[in-house]
Amino acid sequence: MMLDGCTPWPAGTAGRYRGAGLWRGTDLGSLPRAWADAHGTATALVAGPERISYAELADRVDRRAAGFVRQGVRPGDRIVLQLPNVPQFVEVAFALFRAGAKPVFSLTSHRAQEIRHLCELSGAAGYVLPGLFRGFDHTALGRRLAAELPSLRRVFVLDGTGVTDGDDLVVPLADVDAQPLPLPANDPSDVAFFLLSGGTTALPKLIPRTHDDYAYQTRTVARQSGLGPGSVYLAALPVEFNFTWGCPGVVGTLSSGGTVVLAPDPTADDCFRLIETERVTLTSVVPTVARLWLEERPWSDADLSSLEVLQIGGARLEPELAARITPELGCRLQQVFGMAEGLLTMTRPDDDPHAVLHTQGRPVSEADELRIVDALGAPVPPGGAGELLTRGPYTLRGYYRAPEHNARAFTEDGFYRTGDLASITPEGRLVVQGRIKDVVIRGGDKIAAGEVEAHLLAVPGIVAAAVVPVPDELLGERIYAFLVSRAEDGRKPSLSALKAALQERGLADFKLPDRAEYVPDLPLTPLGKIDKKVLSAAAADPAHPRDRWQAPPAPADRGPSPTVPAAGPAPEHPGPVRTAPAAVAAASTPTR
Ligand code: J2J
Repeated sequence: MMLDGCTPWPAGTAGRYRGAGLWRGTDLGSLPRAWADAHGTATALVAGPERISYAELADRVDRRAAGFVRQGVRPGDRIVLQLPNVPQFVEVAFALFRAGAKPVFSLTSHRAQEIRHLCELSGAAGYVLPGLFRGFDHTALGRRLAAELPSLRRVFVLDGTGVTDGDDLVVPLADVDAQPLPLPANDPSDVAFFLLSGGTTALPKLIPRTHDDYAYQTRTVARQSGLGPGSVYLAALPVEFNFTWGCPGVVGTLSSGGTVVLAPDPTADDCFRLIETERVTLTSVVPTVARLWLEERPWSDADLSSLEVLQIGGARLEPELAARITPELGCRLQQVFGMAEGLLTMTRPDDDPHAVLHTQGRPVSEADELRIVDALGAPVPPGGAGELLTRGPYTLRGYYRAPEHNARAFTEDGFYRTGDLASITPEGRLVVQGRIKDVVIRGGDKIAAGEVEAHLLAVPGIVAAAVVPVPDELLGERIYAFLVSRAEDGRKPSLSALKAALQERGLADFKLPDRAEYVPDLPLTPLGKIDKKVLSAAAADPAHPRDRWQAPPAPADRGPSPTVPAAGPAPEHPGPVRTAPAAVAAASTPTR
């Protein structure tokens, strides 16, 4: 039985996946003990000076699972899990699986807006948080939310910040520790945990992942990546990112008897040192991080010779950058196209060099079904570009508790509309061409334009807002906001005032606009929607006229776009509001 609010695969399809041996009835909660039985004294996790064997990891998971049960966590409870790259993330995730509870993976950069939404949407009974992390007091946020949300019964704090004696609401995570209990197994077809969608809507969606589907994904990717007991995987990006957690990532490496090394940050400094000292063989990064590593390489004397494969995915990889990986880092490049919703494609060791540099490879499962369709949903001729639709044994059939959104995001026959534009080569390799979804991909972080727009519209005086990506050499894209202001006093908040207002509203920092420009009005498409193509062209080209919006030159032959009529007298055009780009170091650390 699947948790309410989730969409199961149709019974016939599920039967086929089982019959073909793809879904094998694995309970993720049982894995640490099975791994310990197979690899007992081998090192499972390394974090700073700490080295944890498989046997120790399984013991900790058992003790923490019993601890959560003692703290009142019940099977089916949703628990928001917000921890950095520390062993406790892995222990807590598996302990919650063991206890039949369902972690909701959140980013450490999430603030009040995101966490409140995740707690409300999931009806979370608990919230596991870091305490004081990178200057932000998560415990205070947890306390506030628990006071507001009756379903939130417990807050667990990693570093003990803000914990007081005798408080049963806010407890130290260290206290989640008890004599192991016999606990019932999970139904493998049930939801094991929730990933966060990169999102296209004003409010982020939750992706239910089942025990069976995730076990299949990680096992398959680990096998295709040639992982074994000698493999050492560096978790350079945040562990809660699907790429880091299961592609093959943490779960795939542990399933293969290898060692997972947790990096506190994806910086070249930290990661090069760890690659050298731990003899890392595989790691995964977004293109922005790869670019920073390449820049640092000539200045570092670290020995990276153990590194066999660098997986790069999460955002478009420029061929120029792709071509530098092997000569400059001395390892093989593997391109990965993936999504928390499911589908993964990867280049393979035996692919020819052209395919590795210029394609995102083939789907990881024979049972993945891919379709490329035009704007009306009709298949495009072979090789043509269109929207990528997909379904398969590890791709969701519906977001959690989102029936209306699901009706749009899926076809009637269960294909997920990815919002990505792609083509497929005659050899069956995916080539990502762009996207039609309203998302900015900033250094690998996904930002739903609609979410930022909704917050900008709440700033006094702003009557229209449109957020578009603007190309950026380091981050790939930055967040550009076009704004129409009708403030009575004629004032237009500066970029820093806008950022402060959004932060005040509790929005995560990585979603704050990098640029803001006031315009008299916004261009509209013939159907009356805001014309983001025109705005993207304008964001990329300061010379693009703003007073009378014009369609971008190329294929447009439809004449100037109509504009949003100005309500009241058009304000004087103040010109773009800009600030210098944030310091490269700060701006370039992906937050997920
Ligand atoms: C262009 N765009 C890409 C690529 C993802 C492995 C790798 C990545 C993710 C991920 C993941 C891209 N080139 N190589 O979960 O397991 C964009 C697409 C896609 C969206 C999904 C994994 N790889 N993208 O990035 O859920 O637009 O997952 O739909 O965060 O990232 O984002 P997300």
